[in-house]
Amino acid sequence: MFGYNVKTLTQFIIERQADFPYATGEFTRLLYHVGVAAKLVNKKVNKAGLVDILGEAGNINVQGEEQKKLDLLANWQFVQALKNSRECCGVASEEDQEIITWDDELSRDGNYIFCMDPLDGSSNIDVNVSIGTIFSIYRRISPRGTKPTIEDFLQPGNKQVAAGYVVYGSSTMLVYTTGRGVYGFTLDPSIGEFCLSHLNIQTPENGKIYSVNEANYHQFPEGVKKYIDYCKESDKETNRPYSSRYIGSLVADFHRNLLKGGIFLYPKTQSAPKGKLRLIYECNPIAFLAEQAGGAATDGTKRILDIKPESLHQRVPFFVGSKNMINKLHEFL
Ligand code: AHM
Ligand code: MG
Repeated sequence: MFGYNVKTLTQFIIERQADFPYATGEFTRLLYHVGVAAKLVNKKVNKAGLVDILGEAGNINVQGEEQKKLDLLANWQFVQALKNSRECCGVASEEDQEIITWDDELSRDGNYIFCMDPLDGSSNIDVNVSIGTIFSIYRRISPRGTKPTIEDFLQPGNKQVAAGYVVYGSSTMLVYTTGRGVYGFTLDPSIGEFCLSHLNIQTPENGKIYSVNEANYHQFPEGVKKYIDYCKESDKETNRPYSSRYIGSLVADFHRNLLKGGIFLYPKTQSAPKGKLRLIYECNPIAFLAEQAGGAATDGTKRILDIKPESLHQRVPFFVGSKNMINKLHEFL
């Protein structure tokens, strides 16, 4: 048997360009570069276990180069890819205090703003557990040809033109939306291509999984505690008790719940009174994907995508997942 019938990410995004009658190809090129960066980061992530052999972070390797921590490396890789694309005029990253802009004319002319958490779930890097990259793309509001301003980055999530994640897991997947459904691509390492594997992902309206760091239970608001108690009660009709699953990597926890149905909760706690997860880098892109798949995302009082960010690294309480589970949670809050 020769080959198989695959559609690569590149083919798919080129075909999708036709959905946008006035498309110029700029956005397509940007996504293409994101895919390339994801493959390069995947290569590094796969080698993470070799770090002890090749040299620890902060050490000098045999080529005389300084070894970088994997999350900094992922950050660097994505920033380079975005700069090379010439379609992105600025980047905000969880790894950088300030926005990144470039001085050359071509980059300044880019129409898009890119926000990312280059390697999320960093506590899982050293222990061979799934981690991910989360990204979010906006059209700039400042005039093309100028340096982007902070206002370009502080747009509410409902202005996203695309969002996605890469999960570096037992296989590596890139999942993204441009507001017309959610599509998943699995990396086939033998040909080095992301291949379409999940067409128009829809998340179940009801789920059986709840994902939360329950060690913080005593610090949670009363409503959240009551909802967690509800998840654990026995009731045949509603299929309870639910199952508890928590990896501690948002991308991996969300990805599982997206496919199987479930709810992910990161409420505010006494030690993180505003929540832990970041609105721009983590919550907005995941919320966009969730909604596109038929799910919902809230901070407990309002839709995540309607929050107007006040600062780059703003944190919010975050609840995301199957629609009926989020509705039920709201009854307790
Ligand atoms: P990070 O951006 O520093 O990696 O932190 C974000 C991660 C998420 O992936 C995950 O959902 C959460 O932090 C886990 O936090 P905790 O260890 O408090 O449960
Ligand atoms: Mg993170």
